[in-house]
Amino acid sequence: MESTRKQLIDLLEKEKGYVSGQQLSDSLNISRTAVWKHMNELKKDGYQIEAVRKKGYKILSSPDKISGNTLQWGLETKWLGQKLIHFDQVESTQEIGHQLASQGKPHGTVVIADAQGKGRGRMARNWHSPKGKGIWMSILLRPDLPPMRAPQLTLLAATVLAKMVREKTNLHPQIKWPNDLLIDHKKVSGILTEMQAEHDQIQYVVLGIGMNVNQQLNEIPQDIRHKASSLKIESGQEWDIQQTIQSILRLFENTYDSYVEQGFEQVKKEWEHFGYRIGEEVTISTMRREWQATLIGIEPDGALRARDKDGNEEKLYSAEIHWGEGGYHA
Ligand code: BTX
Repeated sequence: MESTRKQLIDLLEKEKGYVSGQQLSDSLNISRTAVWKHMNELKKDGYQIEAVRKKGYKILSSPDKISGNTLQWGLETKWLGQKLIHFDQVESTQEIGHQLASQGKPHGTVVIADAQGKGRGRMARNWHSPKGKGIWMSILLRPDLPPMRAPQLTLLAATVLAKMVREKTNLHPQIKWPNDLLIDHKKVSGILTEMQAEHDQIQYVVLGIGMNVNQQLNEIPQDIRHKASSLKIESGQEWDIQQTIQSILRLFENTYDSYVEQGFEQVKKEWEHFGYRIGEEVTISTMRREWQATLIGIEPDGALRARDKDGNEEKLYSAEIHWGEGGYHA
């Protein structure tokens, strides 16, 4: 059904003028009544379609509003988002992700909302998710992995977002350990990974991605304006949210598939390539001491590796890192 509708749109978009019902029914090998029914469904999804007797159909305008259907058309994935659920407004896509998981929905199910009332960050923090301005989505994964490897999925997701930005702009995205996507020191995106595990095996992961896309500066809450930004603010142009979601899902699937086949090494390399302040000196304070360290990279368990001035190396999990400002190198 969906792929027929996608083919229908492709046919109509290829033609500048009208395409007759007969032509469409011949090309798609469906009845003219079926063509008419599909047209009605397209209208429901926000397509403006003109039907003229003896001439046929013509698309006047495509929807600017996202729907589950429009998201799936043009989605070049094999498994990710093949089940995709879209809402105008939810409290949190994470919550829905967990519900879908307990209903047994498959690996790769995606939930997307235009707005979230109670978008959540890590440690019960709040994630600002204004309507139609960003990507607020959760991906349900059922990886065949032990729980200790779950942090790798967060790191993987961060590299996917960085790769997407690099693919579409000449900006320099960076990943601040463990999972903030920064552009020019400001947070454009955050990732929240929540897991259910049993007997050394992950049952499922709900991986939440929040990405600020089309906010202007005055649409970022004042209290975080100094440290948050959007793709639009950084690139100077409006983004097509639907295409951006599709690009993220395509890159996510590719990256995930090669991770499953080849292991963590490539993700580690990519993460370190984008890693904020990797190779630079920062101040670290733990309960025990405060010290200067050079950040070296990440570990397979998701820890950050740092070296002090005597050459001793340490793995950091939740140490307070004073990231400093202005240390950005293109
Ligand atoms: P985090 O704990 O790293 O970041 C939360 C902190 O970031 C907040 O305390 C605030 O300072 C700042 N912040 C809040 N909103 C924004 C924003 N829109 N842009 C930049 N900074 C902000 C990061 O948590 C994980 C966020 C995941 C969000 C996704 S959206 C889809 C899914 N559903 C859901 O409820 N959460 C995830």
